[in-house]
Amino acid sequence: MSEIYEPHNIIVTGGCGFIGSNFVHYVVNNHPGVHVTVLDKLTYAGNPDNIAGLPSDRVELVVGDICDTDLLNKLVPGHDAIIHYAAESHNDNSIADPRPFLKTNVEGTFCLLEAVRKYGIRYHHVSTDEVYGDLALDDPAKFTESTPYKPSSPYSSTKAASDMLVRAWTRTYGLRTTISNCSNNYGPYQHVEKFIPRQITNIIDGVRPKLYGTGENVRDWIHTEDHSSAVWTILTRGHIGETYLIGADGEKNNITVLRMILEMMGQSPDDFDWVRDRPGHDRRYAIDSTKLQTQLGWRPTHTNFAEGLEKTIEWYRNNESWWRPVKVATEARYKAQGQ
Ligand code: NAD
Ligand code: TDX
Repeated sequence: MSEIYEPHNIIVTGGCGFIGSNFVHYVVNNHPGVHVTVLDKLTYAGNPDNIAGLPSDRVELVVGDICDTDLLNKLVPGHDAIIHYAAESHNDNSIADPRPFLKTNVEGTFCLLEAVRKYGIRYHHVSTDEVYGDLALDDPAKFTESTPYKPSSPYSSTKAASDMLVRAWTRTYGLRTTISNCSNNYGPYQHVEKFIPRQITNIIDGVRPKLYGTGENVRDWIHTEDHSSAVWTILTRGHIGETYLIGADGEKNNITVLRMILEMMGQSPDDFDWVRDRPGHDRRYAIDSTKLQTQLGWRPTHTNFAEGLEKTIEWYRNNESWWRPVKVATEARYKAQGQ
């Protein structure tokens, strides 16, 4: 087991988004000595309500852009680590308009790395399994830390570029960094543009869920709280300069997940629409998290997907006021794309 690093005053970028806000809750609930400064631009995907109600002496929200170097020069000194979640995160949006993905995911990461270089603090980079491209449906292989990068979409190519910047800045300038690449997250506070929340909220609204292409594409689902515990483990116990894959053996194809949602919500399993496929749609993602489990001792705890999905459905039923304001605009965007 490696030496344990104990941060006290961290910056979480994108802490008002889905996974970032779940991480902020995780830190507040599990690590009492840690203060969190959330840096978030509050794009369409960021919602300050995601962290509202957390104690004000533990969490501070700074509304701003990770590309704003002047702001970083004011904010970063006095902190001991940045955990970087902020991103443009939705593949379909990246296909419709890639430009914001280049700006935030590539230039934003560059700006953060330069601040980390200037102020000498720790940096953890949150990335995705999509940097590895996809696997064939009948391939027994999974992604490992040594799988070559082969991103398919504008989104995943900008995430791959950001990972490369981290590696280069670490080697050239000796930055103290770690990288994690995680599989598909589900859980509370996920934007209704994403697959699981979109289908749940469509069913609540009496609208038929929408399945892309053949529905055979496989995603490797992990509960977002397990992602949070993995990132904390890597930040505090990981080796500088290393990459760790995060996954919980949750492979399921989309049609299976959709039918589970339909049945859990009292609908017929065939009560959905087939819609236009996503261009370049990755077939299958699958993570081998052996390195994280054996070297750092991390284990997922939400391993019952059906139970996690039931709770997620319950959360969207109980928190309609959270998602309702963005639902109409989200569906209008999909309609314009024929999806
Ligand atoms: P999200 O879209 O829900 O949230 C992104 C957050 O970043 C929002 O709060 C947004 O306001 C903020 N943001 C965007 N641009 C910004 C900028 N320029 N400056 C400051 N803040 C900005 O995303 P998510 O699904 O929570 O993903 C978070 C991170 O996790 C991303 O880096 C993503 O690539 C990675 N990831 C996501 C998944 C997944 O399943 N969703 C899986 C693996 C990795
Ligand atoms: O309405 C839909 N119907 C459908 O069949 C939507 C929105 C999606 N899909 C399919 C496409 C994918 O195969 O469901 C699967 C999951 O789609 P998304 O929720 O858009 O996720 P994905 O594209 O797999 O990417 C997610 O996981 C990796 C996150 O959005 C990324 O940020 C993360 O890096």
